[in-house]
This record gives sequence, structure tokens and C-alpha cells, in this order.
Amino acid sequence: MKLYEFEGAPSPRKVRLFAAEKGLSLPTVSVDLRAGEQFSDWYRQIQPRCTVPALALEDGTVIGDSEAICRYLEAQQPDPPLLGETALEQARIAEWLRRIELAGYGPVADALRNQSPAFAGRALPGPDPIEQIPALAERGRWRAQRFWPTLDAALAAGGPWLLGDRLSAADLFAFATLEFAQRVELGPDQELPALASWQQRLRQRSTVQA
Ligand SMILES: N[C@@H](CCC(=O)N[C@@H](CS)C(=O)NCC(=O)O)C(=O)O
Repeated sequence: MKLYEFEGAPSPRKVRLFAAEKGLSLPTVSVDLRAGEQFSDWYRQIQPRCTVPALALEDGTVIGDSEAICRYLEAQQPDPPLLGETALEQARIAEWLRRIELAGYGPVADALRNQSPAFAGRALPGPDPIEQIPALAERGRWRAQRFWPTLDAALAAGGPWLLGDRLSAADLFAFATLEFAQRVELGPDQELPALASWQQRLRQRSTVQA
């Protein structure tokens, strides 16, 4: 297996965190998004959607989405379970992953990509040119600020992890989203104590530092 990724990007980080928790070390190939390598001929042959992460299997099959890759890894190596064991755990984690993607990651990406000059003509990832819409940046900032307190409230009501006692993919995906948002100045604009201590707990894990 080979993981195509880029160090600073949040989606590949989700997979790296997930693999590290499983004790899996995946050989990686860096695709330099800053230099536009995702659009190169060689990478288009691997992932025509021009995005990372992509996991290439021994037989050449490519899985091109962070959650889908994690599902594959979970099936290959069930321990420790990060996508739930019981039907209810699996459903709850799936629900969180969808919320994190749609209400957290999506708004952060919209805010960044519809505003930063670096993403002019590339407001959505992929091979097609897509113009920026400044109103979407504004809406993204607003939606991201509505999302962080929902994470904080869930952690304050339960914890130590989003689903309670056991760390899951939901924590890893939310953490990668939060840390990326903070790096591009879209993190929480208010104090959220449960979220802050959860972030510290994650940062202290050897798998996160690796
Ligand atoms: N839903 C996809 C999203 C993949 C995605 O958007 N990846 C970004 C990096 S985080 C990318 O490849 N961007 C390429 C670009 O901006 O041109 C996943 O989770 O894998």
C-alpha cells in the first residue's frame, strides 16, 4: 500500500492519525499541493480528481477519500476499533463524521478557498476551474463559528472523547479539522474549555506527535 498525501493538508492528516492509532505505518508519497503537483500528469493517472489523500493498493486499486481509506484500514486491521463495534457505536460515529465534514470541515474550506488569493480559480478542489464567491467565505466563517461550540458542548456533556470513553475516528477527524482551522485563523473566536482540554489530550498522544 502507498498513501499519497501532503504534510500540511487536513484530509491526509485524518488518515495519518487513524493509521497511527492502529499502529500501521503506511509508506507515503508526497504530492506537493503548493506547487500544483496534484494536477501533474503522473498524479492524474493515480487520482483523476486531483486530491489527496489517495491510497493505492498492491493491485493498483486506488481509494481516494479519507473516510473511505479509514474504512478500508479498519476492515484490514480491526484493532483498536475506531469506527465502532456495535451497530449503535458505528451509527453514532458515522453521524459525527458526517457532521464534522458538513458543518466543520466544509465551512472552513469554503471560508479559506473563497477568500485566499492562493485559491483564486480553485474555490473547490479538483481539476475544474471554479471561481471564488466572497459570500461563501463569509458564510463559511459564520458556520465554522457555530460548529466549534457544538463540539465543546458534546465534550462537556460526556467526554473524555466525543463518543464517551473510547477514542474514535470522530475525534481524529474533528481534531485534524480544528488544528487546520486554527492554522488559517478560522478556529474558535471564544473560549471553549472542554474543546481546549480535549485538544490538549489529543496533542499529548504519541500517535499524534509521530
Ligand atoms: N473528501 C475528501 C477531500 C479531499 C480534499 O479536498 N483534499 C484536499 C487537501 S485537504 C486537496 O487535495 N486539495 C487539492 C487542491 O486544493 O487542489 C477527503 O476527505 O479525502
